[in-house]
Amino acid sequence: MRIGITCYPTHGGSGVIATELGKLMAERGHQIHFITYDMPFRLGRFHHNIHYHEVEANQYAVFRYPPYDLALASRMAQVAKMHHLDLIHVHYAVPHAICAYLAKQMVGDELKVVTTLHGTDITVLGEDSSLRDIICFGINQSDAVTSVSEDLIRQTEEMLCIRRPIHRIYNFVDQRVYYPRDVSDIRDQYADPEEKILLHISNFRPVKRVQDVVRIFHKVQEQIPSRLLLVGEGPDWSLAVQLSEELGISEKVTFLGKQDEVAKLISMADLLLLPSAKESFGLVALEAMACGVPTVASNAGGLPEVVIHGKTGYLSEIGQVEEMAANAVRLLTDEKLYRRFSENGLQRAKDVFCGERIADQYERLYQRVIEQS
Ligand code: GMT
Repeated sequence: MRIGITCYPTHGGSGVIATELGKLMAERGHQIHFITYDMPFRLGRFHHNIHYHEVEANQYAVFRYPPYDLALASRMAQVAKMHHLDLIHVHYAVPHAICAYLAKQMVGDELKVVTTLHGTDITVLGEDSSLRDIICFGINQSDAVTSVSEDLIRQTEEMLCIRRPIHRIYNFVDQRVYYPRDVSDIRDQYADPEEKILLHISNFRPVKRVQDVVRIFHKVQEQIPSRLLLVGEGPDWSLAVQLSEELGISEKVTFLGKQDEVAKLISMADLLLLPSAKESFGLVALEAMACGVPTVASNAGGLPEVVIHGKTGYLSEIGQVEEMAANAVRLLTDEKLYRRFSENGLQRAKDVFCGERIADQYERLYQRVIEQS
């Protein structure tokens, strides 16, 4: 198949999934064309069967805003015609599904559109009355729609009154990259051997509740020698810095900023903290699971579909910092329990979320869509 892919190419789970899926499809012999405003950060080195087409939105005096959406739609149509694309797979309904719809109008019905919903396109933007109708339109006009969790399907149906089928295809990890790595060469740069490492990775948006992360760690380090590593940057970054200073724990908290390769960092950790207010899936919890690292998280959105409470991690209601800290301490002080959670997670990552299995599901969906006349 000849497949176009559009995603947000910057750091973030949806861009990671789009890029990794493209790489898996290219390995299977499909021709992949990324159509984005920047090189997807996970694309890295040269890959056989993968092309990259940059979208440039020029600024003209007559425009108050550069017409990015039109430039994207036009580039999609151009690439589709030139490379005879069978379909365009867009990640995020806005603006990508709308741009793909426009491209389809320009190219003809033979160009199919698959839209994957990742979360904030529904849970945040769907509440914006200026975008709501166009999000519905983009979803309804796609030839197939997928969602990364059952919970996101439920929310989409409730919030946007969508009546068409939405297929659940879970996110995945490439287990050639995410596995329990030997990190003995770097661990001592971050913690003493007797100290536990707690890790949080996110874009530090308010929805991630990074202050809860710091508060949970504050309680944990009172009971066991430990360190907190924070990976990522975003609006609440300075609040996290400030809180760790106020709580007198800044010596034990390391801010690592944005990192492209997190597999080694995750392997170094003993526990992942993800106390988000909203999370359609929580890709980082899956990445941790694949590295044998349990998660203490909130019982929000699609997280219970990823983290199984009492088996691969612990889930608490949003904001229950005391309980999350107690669960973290329980796991970090009971070696047998910890090992069981770690093994359960490794097995679950392999059985449910392995890249090949999920790529099969997308491949079958693409095939069905292309065969639809
Ligand atoms: O979490 C974010 O703010 C980033 C966002 C994205 O676009 O990458 O993540 C969303 O998509 C990920 C990949 O499907 C999911 O793992 C995240 O749970 C989801 N974020 C939210 O729902 C808040």
